[in-house]
Amino acid sequence: MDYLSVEEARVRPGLRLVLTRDGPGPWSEAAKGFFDLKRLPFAAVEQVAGQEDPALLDWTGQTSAPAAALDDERAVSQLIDILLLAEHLAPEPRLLPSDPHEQVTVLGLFHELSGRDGFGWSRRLMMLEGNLARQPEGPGRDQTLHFCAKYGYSPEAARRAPSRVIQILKQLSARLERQREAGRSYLVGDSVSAADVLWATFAVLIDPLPQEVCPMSRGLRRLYTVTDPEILEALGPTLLAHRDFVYREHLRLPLDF
Ligand SMILES: N[C@@H](CCC(=O)N[C@@H](CS)C(=O)NCC(=O)O)C(=O)O
Repeated sequence: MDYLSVEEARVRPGLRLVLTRDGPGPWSEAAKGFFDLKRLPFAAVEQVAGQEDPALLDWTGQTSAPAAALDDERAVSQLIDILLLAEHLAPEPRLLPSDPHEQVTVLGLFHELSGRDGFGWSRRLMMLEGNLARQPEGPGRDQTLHFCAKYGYSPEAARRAPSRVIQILKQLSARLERQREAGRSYLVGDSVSAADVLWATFAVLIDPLPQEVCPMSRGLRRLYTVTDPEILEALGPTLLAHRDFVYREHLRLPLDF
């Protein structure tokens, strides 16, 4: 993927998407997925993980990825706001179902997967905890401490994280099972929704797609891959099969970042 710098992107018209470079960051991959699924072209803007870019702060009011900006409108950086922007620009295919009950379900799963104390958040706390336990003093540990401060780490929060991950996986898996029994292929309703895009992209934090379609450094792959048997049991085979189905039918492979 070609990236603009923040300075270049800021003065351009059109849709610009700030994305984490050089890895399948799930929040960034989900945002790309929304726009790709709707066939909305965007210019990619570089965010380097761990860099507190003052130009990005000045433009978007924060320093994480993703963020989205349309023309000279105020940039948005919460994933839900990025989804709403995509829905606004291209209402079809809908990623938020029109049925109100289904819509509430998608929004709940959206938060469970990507929000504070959700699946991605909790997996990140687990990774930070692992890094803290094994990294010696030095730049790597400094980076970890930076992320700990930025993303809500405390020993208690890290201790709670695996049970949140298991709870969310069990919930998703049971839902998918019920949907299958009703002859449906998606997490909610009978078509692809933001919940499916989120699950497919956030599953990287347990079991990244193979290297051929998701080229990652060995260190990042090891960090993302879960070996805890309780979490793997909660994951089961159905959720990964669903991740593969969503990528095959609706998202872009190989991943490009
Ligand atoms: N603002 C996003 C969360 C984005 C987020 O957590 N981004 C992380 C992904 S690990 C990030 O950019 N980390 C790298 C950094 O902060 O430099 C949301 O709440 O929807």
